[in-house]
Amino acid sequence: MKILVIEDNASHRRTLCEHVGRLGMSVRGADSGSSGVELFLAERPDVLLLASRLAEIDAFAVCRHIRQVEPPGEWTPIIFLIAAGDDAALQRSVAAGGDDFLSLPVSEVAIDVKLRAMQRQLQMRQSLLATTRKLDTANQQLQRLASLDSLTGAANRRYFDATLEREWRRSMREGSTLSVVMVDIDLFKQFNDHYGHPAGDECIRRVAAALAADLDRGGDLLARYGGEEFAAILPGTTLGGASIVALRMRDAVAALAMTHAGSPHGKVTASFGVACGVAMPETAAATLLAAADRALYQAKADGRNRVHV
Ligand code: GH3
Ligand code: MG
Ligand code: MG
Ligand code: MG
Repeated sequence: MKILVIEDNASHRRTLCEHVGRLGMSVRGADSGSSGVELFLAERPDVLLLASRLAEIDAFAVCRHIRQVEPPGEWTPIIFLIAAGDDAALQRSVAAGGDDFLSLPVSEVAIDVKLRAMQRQLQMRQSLLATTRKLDTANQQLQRLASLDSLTGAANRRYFDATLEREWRRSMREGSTLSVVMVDIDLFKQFNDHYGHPAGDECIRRVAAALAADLDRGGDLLARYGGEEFAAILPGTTLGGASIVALRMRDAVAALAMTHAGSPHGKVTASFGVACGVAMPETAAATLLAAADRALYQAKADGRNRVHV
């Protein structure tokens, strides 16, 4: 442990430092409140021993000052050195942010006991902090997992809905365009019936990867919206821009060339509905989604493997 002693009486300071040194702890002495605060900030001691009577400055003000400049979340125990019977100083010490006290004159044993008790508290605090950090990390990982679809690794519906609401509000604030692309794998029921559910799952996975590869901009989001349906959010993208993205996605799915005996193309294809809007007061993000869904329905009606805007 590193101990800082602030005591302007030279002989008291020397005695205290010798005591602490003999306990095998490293110790620095400061001969005034101001040099003590400087040393405190430079050396970051584990424990501060602070004389309650300093000639040059009010020791309680020193204590309050240290509590103010201490980085948030950090804690250095401050033990006041108080003349025996000085109850007023005792009360002021705790009010100023002091943690404990030693009565003067102080024995080596008393210092030893006090510092070791403080060391135990510091160790307890360290292990609690370590546990809290682990929990924070675990919590972040859980939050990430809770926003992902486990089959495809794309965002899940819940995360999609939250993101759409957020982007809708941004569009309202900034007057920016917001595009949504809805995707649905064509004739997928037949694919499942013909090749089996596990092959269907693998198909969904590969389609998701192909779709995600076509969303290269940082702000874009691809989500698995339902069984074999996906939805993409393209912030700040015009209808023309979103249509180009959708066409690229359609080509990417077809380029997977996954055999689909029940498809007129002989391979897995998907249909796309595109919608774009600028959020206005008294409108809901759901209207944009509904428009993309209607466009998707039209793409299906027009013969599938296509983009409808
Ligand atoms: P359309 O071209 O009109 O979209 O035809 P479709 O057969 O794809 O449409 P429909 O919605 O009738 O069928 C979707 C099928 O997708 C139903 C179900 O068997 C399958 N499906 C949904 N979720 C999953 C999944 O997680 N895994 C697998 N393997 N199949 C799924
Ligand atoms: Mg569907
Ligand atoms: Mg369908
Ligand atoms: Mg389908």
